[in-house]
Amino acid sequence: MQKYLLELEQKALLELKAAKGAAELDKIRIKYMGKKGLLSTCMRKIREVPPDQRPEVGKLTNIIKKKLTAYIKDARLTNARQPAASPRLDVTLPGREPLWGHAHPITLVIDEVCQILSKMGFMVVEGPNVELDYYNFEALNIPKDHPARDMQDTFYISKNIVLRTHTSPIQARIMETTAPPISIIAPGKVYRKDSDVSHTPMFHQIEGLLVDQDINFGDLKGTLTLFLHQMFGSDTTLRFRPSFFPFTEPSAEVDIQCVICNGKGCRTCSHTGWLEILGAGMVDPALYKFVNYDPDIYSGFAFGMGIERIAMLKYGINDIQLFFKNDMRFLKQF
Ligand code: 2NM
Repeated sequence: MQKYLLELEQKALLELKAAKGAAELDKIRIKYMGKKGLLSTCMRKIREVPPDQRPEVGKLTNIIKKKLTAYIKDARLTNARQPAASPRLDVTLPGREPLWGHAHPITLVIDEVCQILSKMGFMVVEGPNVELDYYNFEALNIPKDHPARDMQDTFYISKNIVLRTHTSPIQARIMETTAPPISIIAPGKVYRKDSDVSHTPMFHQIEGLLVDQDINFGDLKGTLTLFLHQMFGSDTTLRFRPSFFPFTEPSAEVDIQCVICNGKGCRTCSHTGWLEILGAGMVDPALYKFVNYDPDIYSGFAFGMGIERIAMLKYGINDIQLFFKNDMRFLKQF
């Protein structure tokens, strides 16, 4: 019996070595380890061994069983690592070109806006996405009980820490550490608890800020007119409308004539002929006390825009969700 078991081990080893493919390996496994396999038969026959030899034989059978299990496992791993029989390589076939990567449409628009405004003297600055309540609200003239805090459904990390709901806190931080004159633009991701067909909980903004001596609303109009003419073409008609923001006074919204219907009225412009494109205003002097600017010496203007909205108008996209799905059929078109 002992001799038989040892021979069994050697035979199994040889067969495993010669086996080709997973199917053959499985056949060998069943032949030796299956319910009616050679080893299982040995197990059953231990009963027939004379009692004085039984412990010895039992022990050996168990050892061989363990060894065969390990051999089979090993042979399977080796088999899995072998490549399937490889077809001959035809080196005369044309090469397969890899995909050529490119920037996301949102990145393209951010880059274009930054490039135009950089040429007009604005410096690009960034800041943290996870922001203190102080910079996101307090220092921007939005106190604890201000209705704007309800308007901007905020993601709270803790009592005093939020995901920024706009990129203005970047500018509050810069003003805190930099004396005027300053002219900066702050691009980045912003977060609001808003999620439906036309809102995504994360989107992108660019906000601009210029503070110096003798800055007035005419400077704001001139700067935004030049910017929008660069962005949408110098024949673009603009409209400045009165509006409200907590951090600017007076405030305005800037519309361009609808790029889809040229002002005739269509679905994109809700039949008004105009598209809202920017918010802006003269920085409320109340902000200056937070950053130690003297409101008797300095004045400034600020503006902000949503990047997804601009990208949709620029490229004629009607579904904001497309920017976040990473569908190559969409992305390949830019
Ligand atoms: C807007 C509209 C109006 C704005 C204000 C500031 C800051 F930090 F200087 F106070 N940054 N951006 C601003 C003003 C943003 O977006 C619609």
